[in-house]
Amino acid sequence: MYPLSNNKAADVIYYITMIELFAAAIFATSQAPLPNPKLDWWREARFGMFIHWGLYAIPAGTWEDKGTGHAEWIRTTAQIPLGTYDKFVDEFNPVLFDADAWCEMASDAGMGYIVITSKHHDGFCLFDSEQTNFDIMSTPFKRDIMRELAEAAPKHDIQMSWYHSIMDWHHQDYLPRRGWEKERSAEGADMQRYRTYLHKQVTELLTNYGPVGIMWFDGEWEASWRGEYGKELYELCIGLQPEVIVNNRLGARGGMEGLTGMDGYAGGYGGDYMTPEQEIPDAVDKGLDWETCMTMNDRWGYNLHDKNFKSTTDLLQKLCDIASKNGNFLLNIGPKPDGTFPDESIQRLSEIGDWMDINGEAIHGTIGSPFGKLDWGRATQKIHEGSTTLYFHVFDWPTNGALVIPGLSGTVTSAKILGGKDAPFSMGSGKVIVTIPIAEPNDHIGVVAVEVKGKPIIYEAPTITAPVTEFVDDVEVTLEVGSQGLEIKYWVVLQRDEQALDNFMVSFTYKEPIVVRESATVYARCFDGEIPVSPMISKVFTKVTPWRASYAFSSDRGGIQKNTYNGSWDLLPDFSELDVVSTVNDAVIKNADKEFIAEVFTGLLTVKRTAMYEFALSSDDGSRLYIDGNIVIDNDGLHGAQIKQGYAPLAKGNHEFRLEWFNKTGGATLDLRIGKLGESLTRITNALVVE
Ligand code: H79
Repeated sequence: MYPLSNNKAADVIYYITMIELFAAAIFATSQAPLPNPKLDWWREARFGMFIHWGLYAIPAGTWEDKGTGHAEWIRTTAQIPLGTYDKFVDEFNPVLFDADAWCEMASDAGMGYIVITSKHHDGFCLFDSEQTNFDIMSTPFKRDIMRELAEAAPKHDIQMSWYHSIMDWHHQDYLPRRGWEKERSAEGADMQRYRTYLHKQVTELLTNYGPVGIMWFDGEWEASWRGEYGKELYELCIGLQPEVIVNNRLGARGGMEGLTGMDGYAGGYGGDYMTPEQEIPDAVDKGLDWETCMTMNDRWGYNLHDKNFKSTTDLLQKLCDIASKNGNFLLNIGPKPDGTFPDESIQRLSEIGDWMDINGEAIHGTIGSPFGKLDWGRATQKIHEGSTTLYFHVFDWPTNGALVIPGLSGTVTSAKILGGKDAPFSMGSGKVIVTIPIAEPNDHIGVVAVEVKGKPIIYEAPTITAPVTEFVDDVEVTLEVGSQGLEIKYWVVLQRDEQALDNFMVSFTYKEPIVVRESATVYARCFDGEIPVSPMISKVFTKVTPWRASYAFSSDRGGIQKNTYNGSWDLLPDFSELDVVSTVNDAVIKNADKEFIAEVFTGLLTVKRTAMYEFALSSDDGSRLYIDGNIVIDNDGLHGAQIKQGYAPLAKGNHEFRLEWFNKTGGATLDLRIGKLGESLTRITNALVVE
């Protein structure tokens, strides 16, 4: 007899069927990417150090009256004239720089490579370049940083790699100029000549420093750069060092986030792996090579005031999450102008290293998880001749002494806690239960390793999808099978008779989307014939009362009122504390093409039918939508044009409408769309009416 789980429904099913699992085996498909031998060391490493270092470390994020929020972009974000910025060259003297110490810190943290800025967008070169005097040899320091690092790296098992910016705000031939850079004419600038310069520098970087791990390009998104230039660059790199890995930032990508920009996109050229920035993708296709680069605090370059460091546990969870999806983690350090790492970074690297000493085998050389989502953590695996090791990274360590691994079948031969003892285990109805100590093995993430003969058999739960979980009339729910060859049975348990276990006597075989009309929980599980093999999954759907209309439809509803405010914000301000600069009646909802501005639109939104409404709000920078005083969409923050969705159940009639928006600098966007859920959305500009 197997212990009852917390999931009442699952146990009911268990007792109803009382049938043991047997050979209806669905083998977990291997997640291994296609062979690409030059990537072997990089895949094995899984973890690397990014270093953003250059002249910008000197101002450390602060500039005159331009605030304290800058970093490696400071020349642009604080609009520093070229002649003024150039003077940092005379000041750059990192007397405490020690290449061995840096490589050792990376290696001790369990990292296999370092990617450091040979040149960032400001154009300053940390290496001895024949092509420019805007380099390290013009500083009082006069030591080739790249050379010292390249020499130190092999002693610490580090693959040294260069980040080299395509965008260049210093070179006279690079276009476009920054919009505000009036004193520096673009006349005579020639991108063809700039490309020659870039090629010569890349040649230096791949000729003068021995074998280079990765050429990590960036800053390729301006209109002056084209996909075919990226292809040229790629070919130059592998022509010089056939084994060098080249990232994907060579041609047009779809944006900083996500897995954009491999082969097959408009005008672009692929490179060897994808580079989501500051984010970990949710789901990643099997077989893709990718690397999330991320800051430890909020900025890449050194910023004296940025103390928003992620915790060690958070960083380790990110590493596990990424490894479980077959990706790499490139974790950034922004060294200080004296050549040392910030204390907070040193501390985190050392704590990460302590964890890796014991648990590193669950990261290094692993491939992605054969499981879907695990409630309590992540998994990685290593496939050996005749057996598989599954590593379970337990983020939420159970307090009842039992780790339940759902959907796992096959022949488990042993289980142990990394850094601890062998652990007893039992197998049952589509799950394995490992007996674990109550106390977590470390302060961050305990890892349980499970050995399986051959390959594991894994039964995935089905997925339940629906446009909303709260609905007004009804909602259409779609189920999808988790493992091929199985069928789904489902139960719709109405909220009002949830206590009646009879509900579980009748299941339906899933054939087409289910329409739920009352508050209910939908349960689903994959079956092989009559045998339940996957974990049970459930989702709650709630029928909600539409928000009352403030009064019935009336024709004297008035137009949209707009209040304008001036100021510099990184988040939406508290408007009640601000003075209104101007007020417009009958305003139009669109971006004011201005900087340092905030606007608040108010009025009455009229909907002609009672229904669930969908809203899509795109803004650059932040915005927030309130209906009847409730936040429907929170799209706040400093960001490029970014869309967020929200939903509101609205009764026919008028509703209080409030839209807040601000733009600090750069591009300005404001676009609000509304529609009844399931129908197309229309843009709202000067009339707050939805037919
Ligand atoms: O090198 C790091 C960044 O400097 C670089 N990529 C990583 C690895 C990068 N360049 N551009 N971007 C990232 C995205 C552009 C962000 C911007 Fe901004 C928003 C530029 C101006 C507004 C961030 C916020 C930088 C300055 C303010």
